[in-house]
Amino acid sequence: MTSPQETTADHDVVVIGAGFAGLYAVHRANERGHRVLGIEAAHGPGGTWYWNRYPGARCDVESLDYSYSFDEQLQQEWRWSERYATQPEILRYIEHVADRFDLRRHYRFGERVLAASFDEASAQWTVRTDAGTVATTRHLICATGSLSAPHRPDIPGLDDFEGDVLMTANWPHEGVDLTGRRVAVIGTGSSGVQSVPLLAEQAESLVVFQRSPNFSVPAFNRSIPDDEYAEALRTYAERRAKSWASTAGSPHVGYDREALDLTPEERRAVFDEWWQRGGVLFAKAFPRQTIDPEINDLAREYAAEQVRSRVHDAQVAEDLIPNDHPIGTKRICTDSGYFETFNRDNVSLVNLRREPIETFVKWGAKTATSSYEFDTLVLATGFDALTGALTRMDVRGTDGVTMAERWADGPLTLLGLSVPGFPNLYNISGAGSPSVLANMVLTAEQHVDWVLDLIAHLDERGFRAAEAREDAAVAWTKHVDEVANGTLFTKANSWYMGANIEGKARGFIPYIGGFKTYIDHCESVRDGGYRGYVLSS
Ligand code: N01
Repeated sequence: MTSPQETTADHDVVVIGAGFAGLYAVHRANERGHRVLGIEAAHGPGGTWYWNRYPGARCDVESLDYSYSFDEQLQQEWRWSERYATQPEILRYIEHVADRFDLRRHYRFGERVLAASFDEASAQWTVRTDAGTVATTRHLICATGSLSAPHRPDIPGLDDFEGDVLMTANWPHEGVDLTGRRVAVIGTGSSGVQSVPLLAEQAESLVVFQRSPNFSVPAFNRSIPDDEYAEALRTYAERRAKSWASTAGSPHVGYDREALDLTPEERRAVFDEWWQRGGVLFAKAFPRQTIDPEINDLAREYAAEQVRSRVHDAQVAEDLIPNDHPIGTKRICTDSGYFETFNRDNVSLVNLRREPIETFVKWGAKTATSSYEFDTLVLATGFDALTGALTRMDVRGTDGVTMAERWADGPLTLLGLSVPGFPNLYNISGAGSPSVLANMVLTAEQHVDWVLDLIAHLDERGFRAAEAREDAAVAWTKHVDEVANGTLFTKANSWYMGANIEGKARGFIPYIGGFKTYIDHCESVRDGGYRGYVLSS
């Protein structure tokens, strides 16, 4: 490997990122004989699972599904210990994959890509990192993650706070001992909901500052007994086939009868069943649950009842029940004892809608009606999702236009993969593709294989560059919009809508038409000779 400051030239493919998508891209590109370089800001592989080491971090997709499908032996030899693996276990898996396929040797770790620019004359990308590395490449695969650009809120006085400030999205690797600490948490999305029960167990006191409550369904996590695991391994091919043919990349198929055709008792039985399945799967109890407001209201009321039955204090329970969005239109959180945590004597909930934070001070925070003293603040405040990783880099395509400029009014993509004005740049599992609405490991495999097929097509026919046509990208982006507008998802102020970042364009960012439908679109573009692309020599 070359040292920093040195120019590393003439790669066929540079891959940014060493999460699930990046590692797979490096592996496949290398297998196909490309000269490939991976660049990763972290000091090791893992992506999301490298950074998000907060207590309680776990995946909300079952591990048997949230794992690579491309290698049968890998699939058969790895043993997941629980239904939903913890962050350390997922990281161990990713590290195992990196070693098993000898992928680390292709990477420059600990280097953050600051800029990438396209030279039209040579049809090359030049990529620059904060370590001074300059690499040139024909193709640039951005496996930069959907939830990888952490959002630090701009709250008055935050810099005056003299205690420790921790971010769930960048949790200290050595861990944090919160014994005897007075802790405050801001943020009640998945990261907050997962970490709060464990923070409460450790800390002397915990205050949760909640601006918007979220729906959360227990994970019903459990270890997987040997006989059940053996059966899962035996039927893995079937499980994967269902996932590839599904709307969200997992084998779970929703109840197929219309909710409104059932009696209240029958409906309740379906909700009970899907509640017991755990986590985000509850959104699938009925096929039209996130489309029809009447069905959604029934699901919401069911979830509200669950909160009321778990939380002793009636006012706290009401404060924990969302009333500002249809259930499922923000990602349902998957918890382990979140609501019950508010029954603890050392935990309190502050409803920021009633008493907003006025300012932080050196010893804590002042709200409109009260003061809170604490020595540790945990920010579980989310991400500039889906677009932030690319728009925060200085990525310049033809005519020197940056991605941030190109996407100022919202992301414009063809299939989510390509952007007009950015030839030979591919965005993996980001805006305009199923991305976070599907199983991110399978979406990464599908995207990377499709991109490498496109590169093979170019090479075989002597083309140097593939660029999305403006009209094709406009048509795809319109389709992404239209499909979302047919659902209730656009009714929520969610990060799917770009609503959590001030100044960000509003619009539904991922593609909600379904994983299998999306794959069909990609295959149709490929089979049509990459219809919608300009291929140039
Ligand atoms: O982030 P979020 P996250 N003052 O954006 C609040 C995936 N994930 O990291 O809703 C006060 O959901 C904000 O409040 P509001 C999963 O896809 C998965 O938790 O904007 N509060 C909200 O409560 C998930 O959806 C897993 O009013 C402020 C919170 O911070 C996605 O990542 C685990 C504020 C941010 O919630 C993101 O989840 C973790 C302010 N100024 C993450 N600014 C699993 O697999 C922000 N907030 C289970």
